[in-house]
Amino acid sequence: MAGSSRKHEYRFTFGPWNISTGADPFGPPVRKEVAFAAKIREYKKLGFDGVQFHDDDVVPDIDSDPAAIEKTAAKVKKMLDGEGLFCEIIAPRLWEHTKTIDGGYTSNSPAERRYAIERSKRCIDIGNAVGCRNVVLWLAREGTYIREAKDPITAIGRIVDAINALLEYDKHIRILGEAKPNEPMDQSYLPTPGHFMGISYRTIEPSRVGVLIESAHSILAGLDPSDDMAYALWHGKLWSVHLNDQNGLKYDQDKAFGSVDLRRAFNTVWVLERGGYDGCIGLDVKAMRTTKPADQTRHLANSREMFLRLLEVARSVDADKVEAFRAERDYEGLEMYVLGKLMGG
Ligand code: 3MF
Ligand code: MG
Repeated sequence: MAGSSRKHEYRFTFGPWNISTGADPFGPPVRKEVAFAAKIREYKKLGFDGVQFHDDDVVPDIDSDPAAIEKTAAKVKKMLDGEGLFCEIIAPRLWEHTKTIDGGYTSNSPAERRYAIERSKRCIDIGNAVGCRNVVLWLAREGTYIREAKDPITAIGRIVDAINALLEYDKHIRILGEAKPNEPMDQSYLPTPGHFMGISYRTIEPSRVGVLIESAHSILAGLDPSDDMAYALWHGKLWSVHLNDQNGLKYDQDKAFGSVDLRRAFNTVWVLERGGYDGCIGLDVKAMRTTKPADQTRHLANSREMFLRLLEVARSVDADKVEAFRAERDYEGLEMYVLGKLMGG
């Protein structure tokens, strides 16, 4: 078999937070905030098909009454329809609220745990209003700064209880865990996609619980994103991705896809293509702080282009050749074959 016969058309998505002011923990904004509606108008121009939202991207006044929430969400749905966009995922932004500073589902406070679940149900309602049934849980603060702060065994059970409550609340949603080993916490309770998939089988409906895998998060855990994705594909649980890049074990960088390690990015694309991945190609990338306002969407266009160019490379790989190298255990030869492909050979 020469190359890949798959002619799958990938769909691309990103969240509005990918267009940002450049503020970081050490300095204030360096670009003006782009209005939400203006961000939405950028998608099609950049070649993207859909959006990824947090609940409060859609409804900034997230603690307002249900009627007001519904009204605002309906407006956003209209905006999406007007642009020909769909909403791929919706995520409760639990980590910014004053009631969840010590985590939501795993907080030691029963009132805060209740808020986290109620807020997540609100997120599901907002998702329904914008036509989205994929609920992403990035469990940002479900962990600790010091080991002794919470009971780690109880914490796992509490996360499972929270997921069950959401599965019960709406029989049509799917839950996608987005695992990250650290930041903002010293240590997360579910640090990798494998951890999240482990608990998925202990929920009331495992077939509705899967993962979104972010390249940088796997790298931060010392793992290879393509192997993490392959593992989830084998389980039939890879339902979304956040492609980006990360230069070693430091703060979460969200660099443009393929900008640090081209070979790692190639392996990511190759695995998605070989594995028949049919979810969206989501990006979670940040413009550099030094980027001028006129260029503040370039990292998105560049990441998309890198995916498509690496897809061409992946599709040009001669599977028979790869098998022959493997059969001979000629990994030196296989390595040069892959490097040659990446250098345009
Ligand atoms: C943090 C992240 C998050 C999630 C987002 C949607 C702000 O490292 O990756 O981005 O992707 O909250 O789940
Ligand atoms: Mg992410």
